[in-house]
Amino acid sequence: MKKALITGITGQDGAYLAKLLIEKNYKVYGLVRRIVNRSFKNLEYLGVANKVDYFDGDLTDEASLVNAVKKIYPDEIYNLGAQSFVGTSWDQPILTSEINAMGTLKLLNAVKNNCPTAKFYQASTSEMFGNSNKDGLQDEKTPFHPRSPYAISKLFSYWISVNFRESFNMFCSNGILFNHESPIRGLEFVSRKITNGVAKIKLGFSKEIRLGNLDSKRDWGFAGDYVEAMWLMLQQKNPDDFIISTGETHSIKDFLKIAFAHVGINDWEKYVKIDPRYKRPAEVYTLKGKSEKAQKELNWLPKVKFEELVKMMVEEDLKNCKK
Ligand code: NAP
Ligand code: F7E
Repeated sequence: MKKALITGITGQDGAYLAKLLIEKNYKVYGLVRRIVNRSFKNLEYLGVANKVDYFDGDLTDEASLVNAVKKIYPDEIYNLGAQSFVGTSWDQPILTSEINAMGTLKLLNAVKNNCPTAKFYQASTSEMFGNSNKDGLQDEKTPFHPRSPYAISKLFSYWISVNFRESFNMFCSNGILFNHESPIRGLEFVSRKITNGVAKIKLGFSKEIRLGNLDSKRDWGFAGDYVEAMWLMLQQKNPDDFIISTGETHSIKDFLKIAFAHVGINDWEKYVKIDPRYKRPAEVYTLKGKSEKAQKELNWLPKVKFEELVKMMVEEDLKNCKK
């Protein structure tokens, strides 16, 4: 039985990946932080909370990482743990860097010194492109130009993973994933903020949604499809870096229109207020990824289309709000 260690297992992707690996008969270990209100709700939602072995640890604490990799001796490591909210990274740039950048380095060091044969997946991001080639498609060769402390921290983790591959011959692969969402997406991200807000408005619990820049565009896919790509990357003979995206881009306005229309509201503008608090000091305007390499080499394709994703999220939020 293969053993996998997932950091960030309590997050959106961690939960979907744990489910996928358990279905593939892996023994799954999850690194969890020692915080007061620990939540396993995403894993519970997917029915796998009691099928995972949990290890106390934190990406900022190298000793706990060494302890975990020594004791588990995993075949595969998925480094998904992060301060992942772009907005917060301007308020807490140092913490963001400690977790995302130095945390990745600490984990890689722990792997190099204690279980160097483990295959390592690094959760890299389309945010590293910033506004680079914003009128075209971003692919593995598009130059990076990060626009937030989050993106900069992730650029470090991307390059340090490449460097451990090139320096120590370790199996380190970067998945450069474009935005991916689901019914368990954190409530602060724009997709879930909208679907949760729409459900509350429809059911009479709320009157408006307050948002920032409605013109930015994202290449949105479904998290369940994207964790398959993570696994596929670690099943290859050689480590490499891959773009994972749908190749379509939509604005926040498109998202709003579909989400409101799904509950029978066509004049969505009436319910949306622009709030400068949600505007960012530097915006990434348009992201659209070319995932041809993953399609060819991993035989990976996204299954859930944009409209289906929005409707799935609204439906789940209607159920949540009724509860
Ligand atoms: P998420 O829902 O925000 O989950 C983040 C996870 O990281 C949580 O389990 C969190 O644990 C954990 N974490 C935070 N600080 C930690 C620390 N100091 N030590 C250990 N764990 C810590 O993120 P996600 O959407 O699943 O994304 C997964 C990864 O992919 C992240 O690295 C993100 O940056 C990256 N990514 C995401 C997307 C996307 O669209 N979702 C796209 C590209 C890349 P707690 O429960 O304790 O807070
Ligand atoms: O913002 C705009 C905002 O926070 C999307 C993370 O998973 O994907 C995610 O980062 C867009 C931005 O995601 C609000 O300005 C408008 O243009 O949902 P988001 P993100 O910043 O793209 C990447 C790939 C990651 O790697 C990250 O970890 O929506 N926007 N009004 C708003 N965004 C939020 N959150 N809230 C608003 O009120």
